[in-house]
Amino acid sequence: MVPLSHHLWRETVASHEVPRRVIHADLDAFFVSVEVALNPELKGKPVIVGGRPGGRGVVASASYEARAFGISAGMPIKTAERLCPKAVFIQGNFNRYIEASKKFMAILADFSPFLEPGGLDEAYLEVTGFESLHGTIKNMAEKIKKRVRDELNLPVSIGIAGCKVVAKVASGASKPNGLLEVPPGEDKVFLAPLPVGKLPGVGKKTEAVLKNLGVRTIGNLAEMPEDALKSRFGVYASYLWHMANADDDRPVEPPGEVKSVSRETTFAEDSSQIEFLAQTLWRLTEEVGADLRSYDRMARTVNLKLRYSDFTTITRSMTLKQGTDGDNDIYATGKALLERALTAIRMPVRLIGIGVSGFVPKSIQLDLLDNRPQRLSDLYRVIDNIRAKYGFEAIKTGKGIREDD
Ligand code: TTP
Ligand code: MG
Repeated sequence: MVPLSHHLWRETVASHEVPRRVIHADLDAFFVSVEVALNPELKGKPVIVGGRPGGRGVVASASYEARAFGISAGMPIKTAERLCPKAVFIQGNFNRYIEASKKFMAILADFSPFLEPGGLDEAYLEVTGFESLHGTIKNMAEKIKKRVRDELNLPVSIGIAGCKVVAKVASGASKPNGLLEVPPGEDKVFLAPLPVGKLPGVGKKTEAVLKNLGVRTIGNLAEMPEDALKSRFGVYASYLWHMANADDDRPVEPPGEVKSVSRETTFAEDSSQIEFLAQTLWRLTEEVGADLRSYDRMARTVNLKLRYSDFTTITRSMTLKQGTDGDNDIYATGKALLERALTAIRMPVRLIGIGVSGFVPKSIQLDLLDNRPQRLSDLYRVIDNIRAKYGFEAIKTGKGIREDD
């Protein structure tokens, strides 16, 4: 949850050369398993959650017994009925699944603070260096499985590897109710013989194109020259190629970690009028400032975005000496960037946007002779509170008001 300490910690670990370990945990037949936990009579039967029999819905989740009949997620319920008439069809109750999901995530969070949910029923855990707490990471995974089983009565499959993509492939390969650890250093060897469709991000279409190129396994993909993929898959090629090579240093990122805040608007008519553009900028800045303050952060970098009538889009940034969360500072910086841009490119503007990034912890410059910063900060907080209660339009400050408002 704390991004700074996360990085410090990763660096420390790296300097001791402990191999990276990532867990991917994914509940088996999630919706179905929640229903089975509530109604044990369903255990061992072909069960399908997804819509009324005879209806037009699709299968959301199928038990492994139902999968044996060729039933899979996304298939029309009617087809599933034809494949397995004796299956139990349940419409499902989304609230139940949300509840189960919360409890599942809470259990995982007991094992590592570095938790990244990937959906309701799956998550990554960064567990590098956690061996000493549990003996081995595999023991840790066993403990997770036991708690999920004892407390939620749900089966979960777990993959352990040196990066996210391989951990995810491993959990999938271990299903159902599995546990698979890819030993340190063996990520790439593990992936190589698997069908290329097992690589996350390779759907049916990509798989077909790859097949035409003679790529059947993940190893085949890893051996392709990256450039040969670029002509087929564009910017996506590089991502695919690196994943196939188990070259994945994406961190496990807790959710909701906001790194920037921005607002933009497209005009009904393009404009080159500085007054009009500046007024719009102020209005957007007020929203950006309110957002920023709601996160209790200050930002050092102000970003301006302009799209011109010919759709050329530019961004201009300026980094301040100190962080700010004040509308005035953000606006002044944005306006300076705007004036500079308008002088450089003389074309009507169709979109304007402003944002802040480079967050720093909140601090207020205490100036003994001038308490203006503190007063301004208090003022913004009062405005934010009123707006939170009554809507953004409840308070208008001078610069945003136009004659036709
Ligand atoms: P998955 O983890 O993809 O599927 P699953 O948990 O049912 O089966 P398993 O992991 O063992 O292969 O998705 C989790 C839940 O998300 C699933 O139970 C229901 C829901 N879901 C849909 O609603 N529609 C879909 O098309 C898919 C794939 C999943
Ligand atoms: Mg699942």
